Amino acid sequence: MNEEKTLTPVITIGLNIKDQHFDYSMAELNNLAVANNMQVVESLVQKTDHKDAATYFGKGKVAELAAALADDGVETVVVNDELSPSQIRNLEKQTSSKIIDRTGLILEIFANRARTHEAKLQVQLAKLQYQLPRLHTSASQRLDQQTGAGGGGFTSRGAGESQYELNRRTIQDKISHIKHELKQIQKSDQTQRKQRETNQIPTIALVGYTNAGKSTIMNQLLTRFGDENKQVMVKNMLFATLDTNVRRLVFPDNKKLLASDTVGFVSKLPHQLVSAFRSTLAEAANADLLVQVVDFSDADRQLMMDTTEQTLKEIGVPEIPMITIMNKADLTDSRYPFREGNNLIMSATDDQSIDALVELIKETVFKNYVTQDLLIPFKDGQVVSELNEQATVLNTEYLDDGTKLTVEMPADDLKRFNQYVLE
Ligand SMILES: Nc1nc2c(ncn2[C@@H]2O[C@H](COP(=O)(O)OP(=O)(O)OP(=O)(O)O)[C@@H](O)[C@H]2O)c(=O)[nH]1
Ligand SMILES: [Mg+2]
Repeated sequence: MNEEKTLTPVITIGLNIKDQHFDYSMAELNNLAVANNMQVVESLVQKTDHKDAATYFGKGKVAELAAALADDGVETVVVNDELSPSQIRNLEKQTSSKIIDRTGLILEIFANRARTHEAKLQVQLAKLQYQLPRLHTSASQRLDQQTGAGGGGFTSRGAGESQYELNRRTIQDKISHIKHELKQIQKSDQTQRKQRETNQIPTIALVGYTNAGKSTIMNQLLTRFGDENKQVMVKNMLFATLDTNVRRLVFPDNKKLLASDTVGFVSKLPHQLVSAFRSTLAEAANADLLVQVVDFSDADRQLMMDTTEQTLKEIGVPEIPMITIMNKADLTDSRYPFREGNNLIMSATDDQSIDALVELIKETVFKNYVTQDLLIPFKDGQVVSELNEQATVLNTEYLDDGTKLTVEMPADDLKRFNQYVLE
């Protein structure tokens, strides 16, 4: 990307209360800031055993922050945790800067990335829910601008109780309006999903940490087994994908799959976003197989896997079989493709890896498939076409009393064709 961007200089700051993963979460915060067009000028840390109720950081650290801001000529601070509204206000007052907490930062990134109507509504809903308890008499107008909630409606005519009440009600109205609109959209999603379920095509969902390579893998599968014109967006940035994209794959043996590519996760994903994106992620909850994609070249991959599993639980994804893909092996010294049970070390850039991945997926998804000879009398010709369409037909023979098909399909589906079974 060559486009010129004005970067906002920021200081990041975190509180380390005996957190063994603190360095990782600080490094991630800095990456999130970069993803939001910020330039991290300085990063401060306070090691302590408690949070300050009023300012989150202790007095000394707040003074140090104020001095650093003045020295660096920086006016924005990004904090590594979600703060209470009053902590944000107090810190802003004492440091004369704009304070953005981790939740606010992630919400901003999502807002900048959302493309489809549904994603935009979901982000807006999350933002409003974040904003509501943070509304504060005179600060309400400013906070609205700061978190960039869409749509106008707020006037800056004085502060005061009535303005506060008005703002509060406006936000609540917007929330219920968006919820209603999302429900409508989601109803049609559900209908589509039902439709697919009745079509009996198994579904896999690519899940995992942001930037792990989910969309890249999806595109490789599409190039080989799907409609190449329906590629999804791949970018080397956090949260490139915010919408669930479902694509159809057909393998050479006529076995079909629906693959969905979903939004990536990050540690401490704001609960407002998780709940707003629940329906987008419902695609994962309804899958027959989860394909967890991990960036194998990242030293913190275990933490990323833990986060993914936690987030899936939070969304309410039930116990769905999962395979784990250690992607980006080309950036490591590891041999690939290399399979170990239900895990695969691979690289999305390598054809043999994609073959191994498809093999692993097929073994898992189609494991209930059985092979059976059927004899279909000529008068039931439509059954032959139906089977050619839906099943894997391994062999076709025309006999005197009908068409003999050797088919491969789920044992459950085969029951419908019991009358044609050749013993
Ligand atoms: N070297 C290498 N790079 C890869 C591989 N797979 C993906 N990438 C790169 O990693 C970056 C992120 O890939 P995406 O496919 O967009 O990642 P994602 O998991 O969809 O990310 P989100 O949509 O943000 O959740 C891109 O720059 C890809 O080109 C791989 O196997 N090897
Ligand atoms: Mg993606």
